[in-house]
Amino acid sequence: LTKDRYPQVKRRDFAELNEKHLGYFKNLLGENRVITDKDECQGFNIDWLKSVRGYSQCILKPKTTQEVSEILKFCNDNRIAVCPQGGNTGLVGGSVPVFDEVVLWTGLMNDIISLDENSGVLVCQSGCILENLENFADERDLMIPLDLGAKGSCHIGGNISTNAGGLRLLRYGNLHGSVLGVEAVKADGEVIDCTSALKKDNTGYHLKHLFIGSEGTLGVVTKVAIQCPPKPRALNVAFLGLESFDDVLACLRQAKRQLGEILSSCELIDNPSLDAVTSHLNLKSPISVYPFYMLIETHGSSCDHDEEKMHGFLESCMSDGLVRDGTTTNEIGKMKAIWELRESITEGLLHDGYVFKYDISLPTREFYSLVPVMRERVKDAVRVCGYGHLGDGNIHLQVTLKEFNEEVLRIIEPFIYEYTAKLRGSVSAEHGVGFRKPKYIHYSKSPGAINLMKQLKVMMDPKGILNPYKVIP
Ligand code: FAD
Ligand code: 2HG
Ligand code: ZN
Repeated sequence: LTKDRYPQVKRRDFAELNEKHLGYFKNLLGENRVITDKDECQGFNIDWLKSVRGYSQCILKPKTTQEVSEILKFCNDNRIAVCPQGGNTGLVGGSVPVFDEVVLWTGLMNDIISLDENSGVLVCQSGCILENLENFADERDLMIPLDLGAKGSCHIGGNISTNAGGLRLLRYGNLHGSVLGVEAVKADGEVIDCTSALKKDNTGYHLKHLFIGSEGTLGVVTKVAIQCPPKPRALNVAFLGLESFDDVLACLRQAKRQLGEILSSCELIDNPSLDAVTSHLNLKSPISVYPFYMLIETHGSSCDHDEEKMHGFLESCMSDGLVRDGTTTNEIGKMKAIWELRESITEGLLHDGYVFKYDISLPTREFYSLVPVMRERVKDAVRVCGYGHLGDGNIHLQVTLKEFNEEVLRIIEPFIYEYTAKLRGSVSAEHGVGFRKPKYIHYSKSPGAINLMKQLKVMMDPKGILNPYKVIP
């Protein structure tokens, strides 16, 4: 871990940690919840992709909102920079320090506080692991309206701070809709209680939204109230093979028309993406090889009705020649195996070597258009592939190489951002901006909007201690 890892970014004028600071933290949290051992700090300094790293020498593990408040007040008074961290599964380098920022890790803030079985509103601390919440809701015949491949590690607070999208946004909407309330702590330690558990509340500005998707730059999320829909009684998954992207679009239109109210997910996987998991992770595809695959899922309340609909949909897609091969299932093991193919692509691609990762929203017609263009541009790639949330217009375009190559980077960027901007797409559809993308947000945000972001940051965190070097260009 070297101090000049990012020569283009200069450490700002924050305090360097001293014994007095550490003494304060130890007094507040106890010795065990202040980590200063180099080896133990290591994991908190490196992101999931192992592509960015800092050299923090202090990890703080608060358990309560009050502790978070006191930590931030002290850090603000003493100009100590802080990097909030949840499950550290973020993909844009936002969750790890850039230099020696103190890491405020939420993993011990994992209490589930209440669940109202009438309204479905679950209130919990921000460090709850998503999968634990999913299991808790499931046991009560409810579900969390968010699911993603990182569920076993990511925290609900991290999800909220990144406004994570995930695999069923198409059906359950994004977190700006399903999160009813947030409690967060401002940089100066003030606790902002917006934990209304009401579906409707127009009393003034909707402040909770400031914390949803602001990636730890405006406050630390400490508590969450989230609306859980009833668990579906009937689930079906189809895995389809298609010959062309035009067929994919026609199939998407059919799925919306014929599956309508029960459609819960509509994902696209191209052949090189599937190959990343079948060849590297030894997972098996249930059908033979096609240029495109679609994973379509339904959530409904009547098994016979939903199964009939799914079969009707598949039959019509096959008789129209859109789907060349396909399988549908409602067996739990088989559905899980199909989802595993989709959810493991991120991991599978890492086995190629170096991954250039892009997370882009484009108009649906253009969803895949960038992939063949990129394949033409980067001829030496191990793989250029695209997959993702077709139903939401969000593609994950990836270019893999055996190892990082500066020349290839210049072939991809800024071309990819210019292409996206021309189509009025988004250069970060769901993963956020973090440390990797601040210099690209102007491709998707107007100067006025960026200026307002800067003004908000100055107002809420005047000393800039919260997740510095991230998000704001
Ligand atoms: P972290 O990675 O720890 O942090 C992410 C950001 O939030 C950082 O900027 C951090 O400072 C900030 N933060 C964390 N906790 C708090 C808090 N309590 N208060 C304030 N700021 C905080 N993302 C999607 O959107 N959709 C997907 O489908 C998806 N799938 C993924 C699959 C895999 C295999 C992996 C590795 C990642 C995936 N991601 C996906 C990205 C990532 O999982 C999400 O961004 C997730 O929401 C991050 O949660 P986390 O707890 O790991 O946050
Ligand atoms: C997904 O949809 C995630 O699987 C991760 O958002 C995508 O690895 C990626 O780029
Ligand atoms: Zn995604």
